[in-house]
Amino acid sequence: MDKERLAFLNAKALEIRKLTIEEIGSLGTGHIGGAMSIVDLLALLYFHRMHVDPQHPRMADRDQLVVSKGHSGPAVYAALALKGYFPKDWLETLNRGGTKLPSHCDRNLTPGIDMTTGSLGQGFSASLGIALGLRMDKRSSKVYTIIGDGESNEGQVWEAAMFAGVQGLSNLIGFTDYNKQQLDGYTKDIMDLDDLEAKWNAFGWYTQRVNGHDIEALDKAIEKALAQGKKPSMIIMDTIKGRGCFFAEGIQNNHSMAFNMEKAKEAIAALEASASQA
Ligand SMILES: Cc1ncc(C[n+]2csc(CCOP(=O)(O)OP(=O)(O)O)c2C)c(N)n1
Repeated sequence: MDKERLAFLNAKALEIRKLTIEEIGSLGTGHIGGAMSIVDLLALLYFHRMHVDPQHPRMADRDQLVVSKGHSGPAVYAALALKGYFPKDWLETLNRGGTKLPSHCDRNLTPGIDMTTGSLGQGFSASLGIALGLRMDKRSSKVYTIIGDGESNEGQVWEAAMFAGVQGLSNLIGFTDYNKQQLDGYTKDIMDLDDLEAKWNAFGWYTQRVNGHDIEALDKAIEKALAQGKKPSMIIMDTIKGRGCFFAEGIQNNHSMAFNMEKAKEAIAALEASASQA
């Protein structure tokens, strides 16, 4: 990836972060932690990797994204608005009555959302079904799917892992947002995932581990995942929960936080200041 492209994508990630903080701040509460940790991946997928058309969100030959950790909705909506799926002012309606942007992703409400998610584990299974269906239809589209490390405590994830491995679903590229935290604590204390790479390998997946905030490294990992062409892929992303929002980043109890617009503006100013120094 050339320097210009990388700068463009990092700028998109910054925009997505700012909009995500603003959305949640204007509502007064929301899932800031797990939204912020997947932003760099969202910038890469929507603005570089995925074949999509915001004017035709259900285009048959599009690539699809299933955000199985559906509570990250606010970051996904920020990316979709920036991409042009809907007007940016929709973001001001996040999770309010009558909104098209509920706190968890809903394919029946939001243009650009490919699967309804929120009940952890289920979106991941659905992504396998989509990938299998596309293969049966002989389409070359890819399915990208994002699960959480807390979500990986769900038995359904491992049932799906086994199925995709046996089926050799090479059109499926999964990401684990390994931010080491879940709703009410650290994953190692609640149900440790131990050697996560060994687990995915054992289930027949092509497994890689990268810094989930390094867009270039993520892009290379996707390139390798697509090139191997035999197995489903799992890219384990080391991430920081709340990344880029100073009062949420890496602290305990940052899963869902209450904060107002004043605090949001402070966080956005801090983000802008650190981006201008980079
Ligand atoms: C089946 C199910 N059980 C419980 C929940 C409640 N819940 C919502 S988010 C969450 C923690 C998820 O942790 P993780 O996947 O690590 O998400 P992240 O830390 O990235 O936000 C839980 C337990 C749920 N949504 N679905």
